[in-house]
Amino acid sequence: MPRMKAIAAAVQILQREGVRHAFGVPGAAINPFYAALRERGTIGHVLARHVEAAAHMAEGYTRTRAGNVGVCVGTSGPAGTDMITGLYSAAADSIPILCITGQAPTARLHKEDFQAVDIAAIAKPVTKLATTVLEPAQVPGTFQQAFHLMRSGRPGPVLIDLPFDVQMADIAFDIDNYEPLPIHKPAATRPQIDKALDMLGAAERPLIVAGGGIINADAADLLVEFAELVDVPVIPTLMGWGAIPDDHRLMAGLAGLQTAQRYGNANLLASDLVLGIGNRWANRHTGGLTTYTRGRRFIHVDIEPTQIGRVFAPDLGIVSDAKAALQLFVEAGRERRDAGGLADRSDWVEQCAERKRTMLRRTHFDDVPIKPQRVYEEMNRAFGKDTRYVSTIGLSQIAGGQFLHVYRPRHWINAGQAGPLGWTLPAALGVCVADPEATVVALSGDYDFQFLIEELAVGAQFNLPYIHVLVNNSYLGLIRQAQRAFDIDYCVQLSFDNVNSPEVGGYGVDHVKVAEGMGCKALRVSEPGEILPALEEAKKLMAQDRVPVVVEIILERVTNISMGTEIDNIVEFEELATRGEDAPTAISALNLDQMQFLD
Ligand SMILES: Cc1ncc(C[n+]2csc(CCOP(=O)(O)OP(=O)(O)O)c2C)c(N)n1
Ligand SMILES: [Mg+2]
Repeated sequence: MPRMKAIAAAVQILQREGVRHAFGVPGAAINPFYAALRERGTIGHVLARHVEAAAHMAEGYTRTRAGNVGVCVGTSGPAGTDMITGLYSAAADSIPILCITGQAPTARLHKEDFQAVDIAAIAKPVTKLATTVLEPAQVPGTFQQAFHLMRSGRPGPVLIDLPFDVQMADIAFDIDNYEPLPIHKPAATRPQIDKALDMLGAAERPLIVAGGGIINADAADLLVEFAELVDVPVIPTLMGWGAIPDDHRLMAGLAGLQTAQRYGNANLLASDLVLGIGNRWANRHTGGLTTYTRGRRFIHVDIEPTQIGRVFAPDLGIVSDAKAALQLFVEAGRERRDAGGLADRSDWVEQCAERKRTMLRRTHFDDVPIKPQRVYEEMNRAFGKDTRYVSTIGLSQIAGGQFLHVYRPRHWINAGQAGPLGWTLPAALGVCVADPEATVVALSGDYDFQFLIEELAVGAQFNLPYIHVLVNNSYLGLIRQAQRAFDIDYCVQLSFDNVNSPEVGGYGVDHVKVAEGMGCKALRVSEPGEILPALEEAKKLMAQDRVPVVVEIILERVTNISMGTEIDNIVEFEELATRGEDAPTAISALNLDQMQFLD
């Protein structure tokens, strides 16, 4: 058996498990790992400028391609604590990332050593496994178990904490003797699926709610095949957005309190049965449960047994990986079709499509300062179906969810449950590493953008070109809007007179100067007619200079975006679209004259 440092064995295992990229920040306690990484030379490394960002880069990397596991690396103490937000966000959205931290030597763990913190205890609630390895010979088995856990059942993150002496110790290890552990994924049985199809068949107005579990299982094609087979409309969740293309005739809209369309909610409210697959009835999707569940039956298919019944009791629960369930749904559905046993859904499908054509919000405003709705209209014009959007939270993300279009799985990359400000920029860099050929478009409010703004330099240093649409209202817009309920506008303003940049007109930070200072390109737009040319120019700059390009759009400071606390009571703040030209880039044109704008 060859002998090597335990950390060298760990690096070989990473490679064997398919890892080609890592994101991190070195420090004394993790230098053995960096030495092993350099010696092996098979895993690329992106040096983040904040350790939290390394974790979000790893998330973006995982979320881009089926099978990817993003790896983030940091030293002991504050590096680990910085990455906790990334672990939380990954755990919340069922995203596998592996976080590797250095640690003080084992003999000094209890001595309040420099940067020795019990990171495994801190990370426990937000990981599937968080462990400090105390025996060098356990390093290979711990990594083996980590990959097994991250990929089995409900996917999620793992933290492995490695004391300095454990990394450095010699162990016997032969990678040729290493085999990844089998992955465990529960699968529905045929009787369970038959029961679900009986219920679906008995319903008059059924819908499928397609969650992120379908994306994780790489089962979007099967979802569309099944929906077409039984002719049942689909409401994707925010995490499932892209599982069915927005322009598919069975795509019935997003439902929810914020990132939703009017027709999505209306379609959900009109249904009498919902088949949820790989979803978790998130509260910003359901709103009040009485409204959401009244008058309809529910089937819930999820890979994690304890998710069934967590939010409300379904009429039927099935524990299954989404792909395994959908394979059986398609198989059983075909048999029913061939036997003439499928209901004719054409009236119900047409009712849903009619709402999609008519229940639109207005996007076409010519106002200066620019109204945010107009930004998304221009983005729809500028960006094609293969664009990978990245966003996190705020009015910017909510309006993006209402007005943008997504056509493919993993093309709406969003930190859904945790919503940590600052996520967008580093996550977009992780997406660029995972898919260097993609057109990556990030969408941030000014505050989200400022949270981890230093990562722009990482994009410039490592030549990770993408377009960052920065909608600047000089406000913590979402919180400002929420404070209306308290009748305050308090601690939410980002405006100040910038002594170096009077041209930003009291909006505070000069993002163009910051971005340029970081080695990126940047454009600023103040009039609606300039948005599309700026986005086109950004594409050129991105291709030419191979660095991130920021397109800052100066918005009207106060614009409220549609939202509410119940899906039947969403507050609209603007007049609705009544003519085709009010919503020219909506998926279904309000009138035929607008067909020219559809892709
Ligand atoms: C780490 C963190 N702190 C606080 C919040 C709460 N929060 C959500 S949105 C928001 C303001 C976002 O402002 P901006 O990014 O400018 O977007 P806008 O709503 O103005 O479009 C805040 C503070 C959060 N999501 N994450
Ligand atoms: Mg803002």
